[in-house]
Amino acid sequence: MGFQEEKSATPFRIGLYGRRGSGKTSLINALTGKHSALVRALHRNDIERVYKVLSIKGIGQITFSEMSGTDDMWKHDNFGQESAQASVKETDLALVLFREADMHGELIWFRNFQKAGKPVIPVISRVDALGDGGRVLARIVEQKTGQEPLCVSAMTGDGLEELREEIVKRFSEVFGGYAVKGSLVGEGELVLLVSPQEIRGAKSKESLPQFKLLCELLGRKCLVMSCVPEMLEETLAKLTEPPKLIITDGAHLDEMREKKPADSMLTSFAVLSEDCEEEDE
Ligand SMILES: Nc1nc2c(ncn2[C@@H]2O[C@H](COP(=O)(O)OP(=O)(O)O)[C@@H](O)[C@H]2O)c(=O)[nH]1
Ligand SMILES: [Mg+2]
Repeated sequence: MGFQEEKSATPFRIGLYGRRGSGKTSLINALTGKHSALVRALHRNDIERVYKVLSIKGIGQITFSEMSGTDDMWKHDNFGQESAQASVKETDLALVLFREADMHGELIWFRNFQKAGKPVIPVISRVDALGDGGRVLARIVEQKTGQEPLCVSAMTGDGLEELREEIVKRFSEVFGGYAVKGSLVGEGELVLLVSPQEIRGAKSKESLPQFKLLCELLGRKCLVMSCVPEMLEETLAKLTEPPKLIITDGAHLDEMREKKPADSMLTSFAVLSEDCEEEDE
């Protein structure tokens, strides 16, 4: 995978979250093979965000940003509700860097992204400096997040290839989101909505993001099919071609990623309803 530096802003945004010194800048440099000065720096409520725009071949341009702040903030959950929400909204894919057993703030960021249905990858950083290659810390992080973290060293390059692969895999979700926003799904193309069971008991169905999305897709003359997660295999078996796009909720993204046909893009209702809000503004 080749990277090229680009100047213009991009819709694909990877955010690195971790306290100062956790190795965010080094990781961006290692992932991109660049060691140039960062493009742009902003300061907002003591939270440092630094942006760097690059492109990954086959994916397109990506803006990397990093969120730092003082150690105190990470220990006491003092991120500021508004700026934390804004930052989740501005990020398509998050890498949360864990470095030590005290991971209070890191877990809050991780869960913020999970709740928003955004792809998030836990990373154990600077593993060359940890005696056991980060294994103990990785186990704790896995217990707390429910997701196996990737152990990475920007210095030795260990784990970088796995991280790149994971990023590319997760990007199919973001692609799916933009496919609806842009013109990638249109007349005659098949979209499968995999809705949670709870949809049956929902009271005001008109306000559900699923319903808004259905209207949008039908308006575009897409072919829309819908099922609950347990009926995925049966539904796919009835189709003569894989759906162009599968949309589900945050809680089922991992399961769908495992089960979906390789050619189908995947995204979540949360990513899409946020796009709709942005368009309304
Ligand atoms: N041993 C080791 N040191 C690292 C690694 N990544 C970063 N560092 C060092 O950790 C310090 C903080 O790194 P930096 O990338 O600036 O962290 P940031 O504040 O999160 O952006 C620097 O002195 C880096 O040289 C790594 O993988 N291994
Ligand atoms: Mg930095």
